[in-house]
Amino acid sequence: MTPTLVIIPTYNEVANIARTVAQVRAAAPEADVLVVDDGSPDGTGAAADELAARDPHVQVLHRPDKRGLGAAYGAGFRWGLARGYEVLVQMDADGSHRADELPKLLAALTPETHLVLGSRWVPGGAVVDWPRHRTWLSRGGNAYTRLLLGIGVRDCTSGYRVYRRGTLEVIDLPAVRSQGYCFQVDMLRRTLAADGQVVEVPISFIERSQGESKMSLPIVGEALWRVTRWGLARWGLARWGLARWKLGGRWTARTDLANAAVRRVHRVGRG
Ligand SMILES: Nc1nc2c(ncn2[C@@H]2O[C@H](COP(=O)(O)OP(=O)(O)OP(=O)(O)O)[C@@H](O)[C@H]2O)c(=O)[nH]1
Ligand SMILES: [Mg+2]
Repeated sequence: MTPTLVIIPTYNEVANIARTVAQVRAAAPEADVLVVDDGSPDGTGAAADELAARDPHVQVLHRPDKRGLGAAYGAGFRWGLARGYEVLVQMDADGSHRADELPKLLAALTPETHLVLGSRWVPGGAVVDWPRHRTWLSRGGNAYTRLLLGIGVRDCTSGYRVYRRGTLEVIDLPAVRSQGYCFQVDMLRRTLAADGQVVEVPISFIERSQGESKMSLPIVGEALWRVTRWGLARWGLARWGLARWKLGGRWTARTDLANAAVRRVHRVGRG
């Protein structure tokens, strides 16, 4: 099997981490798991160490304090790339991302695909037990993102993803500053800007039953602010006939090429 790493960031997930890791190990036994814990006061890091001591497929990366989801994934990606993993998976610890859907996501990573998105908002996708205001926030945020960034992906904020190593290598990870939901949008727009092919696969997202969500007003605010800024920059450039993203001074790609990639996505996503 292609060397595969499932990265699970944690902050105060002691009630969830053992079950989530066990479910991933059962669903994809050949994949390795990396828990990235930001010094959780509830002892999640120690619980993850115990899992790692019992199972050589499980590793833990400890960071001293909470620095946000984007920073945790950045560290996890660097860890995995340095160790030669070819496929890197993003997954929440809180049970929202079903491990039994992981084989389906991994199977969707064909040689032409750069990113597989587990999507709530394509036909066949669902959310379970979400309060109505969360559904509207997610739907509204996605509609706004699609409009401003001119992309066709339905679930830009989904955090259940499969990246190919090459994708992470071209998107200038050190330049990514986004932390919350915005981190997911940022990674997606960079993948598309590099003319990456993105595939959306329907998933059922289940509201966490244990522990507390880290969603907060500043996280929503960050997403709103950054997406608006990216959108305005894109429109400004388009006005001058320069509809190009420029990322890290290294990669440029025409947005219409990126959009063509997304249209292909939808045929797959709905197929
Ligand atoms: N290492 C690390 N993990 C984090 C941080 N913030 C959130 N996480 C983890 O990231 C995953 C997603 O966080 P959630 O609390 O579920 O937040 P969310 O998924 O954005 O919010 P909901 O939509 O309400 O579930 C969980 O496994 C969290 O424990 C952080 O600052 N550092
Ligand atoms: Mg969650």
